[in-house]
Amino acid sequence: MDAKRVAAEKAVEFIHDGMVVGLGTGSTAYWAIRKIGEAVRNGLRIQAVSTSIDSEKLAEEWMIPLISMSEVEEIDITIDGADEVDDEGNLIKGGGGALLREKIVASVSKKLIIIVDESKKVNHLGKFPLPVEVVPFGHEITLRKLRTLGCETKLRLQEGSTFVTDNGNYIVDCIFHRISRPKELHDAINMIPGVVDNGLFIEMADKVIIGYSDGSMKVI
Ligand code: A5P
Repeated sequence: MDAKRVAAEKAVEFIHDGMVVGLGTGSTAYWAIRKIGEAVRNGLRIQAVSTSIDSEKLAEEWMIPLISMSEVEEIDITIDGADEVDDEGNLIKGGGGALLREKIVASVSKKLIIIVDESKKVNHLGKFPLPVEVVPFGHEITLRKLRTLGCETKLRLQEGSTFVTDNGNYIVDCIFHRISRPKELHDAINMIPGVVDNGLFIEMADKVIIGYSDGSMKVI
């Protein structure tokens, strides 16, 4: 059984008629969007906001009614994946490069449900390189400043070219190995001119659903 699917399908049980739903991005959110699509086909009435162009396309395929962020005051529930989750429910996100829209959507969500397979649960964040979205202008300088925070930096590439986010920016993957003070690091990174945002989601998750390959799950 696909552990990501187990977590995703459990999360969809929290969606009810009339809700505005935030659709996450990535291979775990994929299963949630599919399940929401099936529910919509069976009569569920919701409106959804997407966190990436990829998820928007998938939602359209499943005929999930979409609205833009400009039309939204508040989102009832957002279901999204993560690259790492620590004991406090702090997250690293952005492996797929959608961290900025994901954070904006999460910030106006009454409930953020994070869906992961067991491999994403860690004691300390940082083994997964921390994605940081930076503007292209002067990005070499931004990378240099990021390195002063104690990491190695890698400008993300895709098929040999610089990866460009849905917002027209670059992603820098910052290798810290172990992040001992996530909140302080989050704030320090976002103080650097040229940084748009980083993939640390501090105290944002309301629920984390961990799926296991034997078909079981844990909700924390
Ligand atoms: C997208 O940018 C990310 O934040 C994803 O939510 C995260 O990388 C998890 O992706 P998977 O579900 O594909 O592992």
